[in-house]
Amino acid sequence: MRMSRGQIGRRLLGLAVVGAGLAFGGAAFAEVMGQPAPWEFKLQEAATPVMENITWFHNFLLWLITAITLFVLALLVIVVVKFNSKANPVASKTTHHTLIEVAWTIIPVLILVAVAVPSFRLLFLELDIPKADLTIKATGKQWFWTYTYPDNGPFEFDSLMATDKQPRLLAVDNEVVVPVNKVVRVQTTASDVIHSFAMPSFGIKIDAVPGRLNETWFKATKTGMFYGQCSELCGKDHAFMPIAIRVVSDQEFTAWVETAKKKFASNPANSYASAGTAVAQ
Ligand SMILES: [Cu+2]
Repeated sequence: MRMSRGQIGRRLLGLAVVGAGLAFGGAAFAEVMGQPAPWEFKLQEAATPVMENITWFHNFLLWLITAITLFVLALLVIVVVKFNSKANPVASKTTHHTLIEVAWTIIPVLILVAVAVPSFRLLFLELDIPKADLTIKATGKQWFWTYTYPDNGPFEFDSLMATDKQPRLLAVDNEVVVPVNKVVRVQTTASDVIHSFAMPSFGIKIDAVPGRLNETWFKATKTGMFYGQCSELCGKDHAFMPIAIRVVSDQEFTAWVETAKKKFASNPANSYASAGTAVAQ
């Protein structure tokens, strides 16, 4: 069916509106870091070297599979057009072509090597935890997180979703606070069922398993608020136990530790002894 000029014009206009919407959306929400944005269709902006690496690898693979898919599509189109029974009534009896056979073996191997090298480099970056400047321990509970700072003092606090704060479903009452440009070791465990500690802009996602201590790390290179969510189905309020990390300067962090020691030490609900009862309720 042929389209009239008017139809073509309207289609183009429609495309332009969608394009402008996407561009505007990207520009309008680009400044919101550390949380998902409306109409977002790519990874959240990276705030750690690991996430920068993940983003690079993701883009690299996207271009690679696009090229491979287009190449295969082109081959299929050639076959359909040139070798259908009308265009090519007498089929060729060719069975072997050494050069092509060598090529279609060697080239995929090279492509796999090109994927494997950055893939393993990224895996080692994620799993080989550098010397940590501080440790935070996150304990998943139905349905909130409890945090301790083993290097910074004997305080423990619960972090529950705050319904009166923005961003909706991501804000919490007590945020995790960490210093910028410092290697933070994250230890995760759980006290009831399996949870998962995930922070998209840091490139981390690690299960929190009862009776086990898992470890990962991040080095946030930007200050600000960052949000993540429990990423393992853990019960009815799985969607309502967000993770909020505030990345601050060294001085602000030291000051926060002092405040936290006082604030949380005086709160019996947050002491080690009553942590078990809080869960049972
Ligand atoms: Cu959970």
